[in-house]
Amino acid sequence: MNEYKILSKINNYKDLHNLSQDDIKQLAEEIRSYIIDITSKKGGHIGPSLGVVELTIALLLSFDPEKDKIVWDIGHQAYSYKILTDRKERFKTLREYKGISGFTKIKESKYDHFGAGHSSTSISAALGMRVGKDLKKDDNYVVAIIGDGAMTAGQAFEGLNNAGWLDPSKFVIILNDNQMSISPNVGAIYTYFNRIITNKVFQKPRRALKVAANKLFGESAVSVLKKLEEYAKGLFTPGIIFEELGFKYIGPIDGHSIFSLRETFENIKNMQGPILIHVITKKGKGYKPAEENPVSYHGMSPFDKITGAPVKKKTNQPTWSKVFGEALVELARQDKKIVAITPAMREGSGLVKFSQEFPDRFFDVGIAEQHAATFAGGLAVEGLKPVLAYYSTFLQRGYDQVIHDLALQELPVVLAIDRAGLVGEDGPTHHGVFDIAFLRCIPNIIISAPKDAQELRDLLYTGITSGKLFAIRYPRGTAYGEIKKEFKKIEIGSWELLEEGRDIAILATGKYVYRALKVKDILKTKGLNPTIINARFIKPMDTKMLDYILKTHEYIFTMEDGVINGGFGSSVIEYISDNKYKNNIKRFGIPDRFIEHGKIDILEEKLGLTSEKLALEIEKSLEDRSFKIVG
Ligand SMILES: Cc1ncc(C[n+]2csc(CCOP(=O)(O)OP(=O)(O)O)c2C)c(N)n1
Repeated sequence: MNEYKILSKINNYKDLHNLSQDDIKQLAEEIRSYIIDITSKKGGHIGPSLGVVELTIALLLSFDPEKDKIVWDIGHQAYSYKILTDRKERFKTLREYKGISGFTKIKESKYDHFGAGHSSTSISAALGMRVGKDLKKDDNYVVAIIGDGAMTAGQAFEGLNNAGWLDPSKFVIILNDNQMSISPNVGAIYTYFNRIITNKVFQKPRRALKVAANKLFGESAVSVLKKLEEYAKGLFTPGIIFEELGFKYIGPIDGHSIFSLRETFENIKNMQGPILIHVITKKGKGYKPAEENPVSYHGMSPFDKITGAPVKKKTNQPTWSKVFGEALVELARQDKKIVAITPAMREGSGLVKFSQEFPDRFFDVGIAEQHAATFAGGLAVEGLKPVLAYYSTFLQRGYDQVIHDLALQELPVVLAIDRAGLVGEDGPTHHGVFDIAFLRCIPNIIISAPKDAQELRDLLYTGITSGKLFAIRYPRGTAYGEIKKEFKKIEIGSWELLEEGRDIAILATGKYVYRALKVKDILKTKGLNPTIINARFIKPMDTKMLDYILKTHEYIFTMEDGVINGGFGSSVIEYISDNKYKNNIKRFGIPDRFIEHGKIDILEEKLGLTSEKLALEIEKSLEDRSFKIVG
């Protein structure tokens, strides 16, 4: 901390008031260096956080988070806020197991007024706080800070709609517009913001009209046109959409000028009704690699501070996302009906190559998971073959649409569910552990999970050609196994008997199949000989194989990277119970609590899900007979 002249002397935001303007400017630079230093070691959302350093300081100069409520949308940009509230030292533990979270988190600090991680919740949460305060006769401020990307989501508009109607005072929305979502932002709202910023709305037609009028009718026509133009300009007041919704729109203003921001924040304190301040910032501001490459620097793994290059060792083995993306491109070359959809996760979902090769068949719909599902349904009605890529955690947003608009309508859409299972440092808001449980109860859906890269390719091919609603879930990180060139259809509902042993059977799904094979190797050294099944279909199950296993094995263990409650193992228990078997069964997976953030290896170790711990637990349960007998 000593290398930071001003920051080292600051205990929290209250000290900001004792600093000169020059010191405050210097502090902004020091906070930047600190964020760069820590994220270079721990990884994290560096670009979004560097973009709001000045905005954060200005907010903390004008509002007091001990009285006022400050709600950061997503919370991934709140690093300076954490540093300036009560987490300057703890910031060094960013995203570490037991360290501070990469998002805002109510439990972490009294200054984090709402927890987040998923997008576009800030307006709704802040409005709830405002109304709550009104009912309590508390007239402190509520401020929500939301990005232009997050503003593309339906929930943001639901919040605006409700706020415009309720018309609360002391309710401020700051639109932090850096023209980027993770990728460059998309959609009509983005175009609208862009028009406001560049203020070029009438430039082109105006110039063309002027030239034409001058040619045809001379100068007098030009002056009539000028009048018309002024009238037309009135129709395009910047921010008119927000004005029409009942907000006072202010902006666009420079989000890197601390003192003009503060002035604006002070000025609005005299105004009534809800206010929206449109602030323009630069993602990655002040760190050249991040400014030049905002997409990569949206969220980074640890990197070299000087060069900006990631420090991760390169492996030749592709990630699951890459295997998916490349397989989809190969299949799309053969079948023109294949279209790909992403709700704002083009890079993470492995769809960059697809978007470049098939721009007309690629749709980034913005942060709009609900719309994405129904939109895919519409495409399916027209006979196209939509492949809709979700992160497991964000699919939660599209749940009703999957039930109501896809499954009930029996529409053939492939759900490519990436980041299934634990995801590591992003923590509980991002672990993709619920999808098996929440999809399994829906009729008309097939749920699959590949054990390795080739099986992912084959399941994708099977799904696209199945004519059904077909989900494929696969984890974060590097995929296992070799890739063959050709695609092969897999019989829907078929499991794979990988190893035939006796007495005990391990039924594993997805990433846990290879782990089960490791468990088997360990157990073999202890004289046990388990049967290993690749349960690549979670729904429907291979009941023929399951009957055989249940008749020939007394002890059944299930393994999955999802919640135990209602998960794959539960479906095996249901089958055992429904069919009056008497087997002993134990389920391994995610217990009934939210799992903290931290490296996946650490989390799995703590949860007893490493091969060694699983083998030990199996041995132990065989010894002490701590089994559940179902029947
Ligand atoms: C519901 C949901 N979908 C997707 C994401 C992934 N995501 C995290 S940040 C982000 C972009 C947000 O853009 P913006 O709001 O403009 O903030 P910026 O990062 O540009 O500051 C996305 C899509 C998410 N957090 N939540």
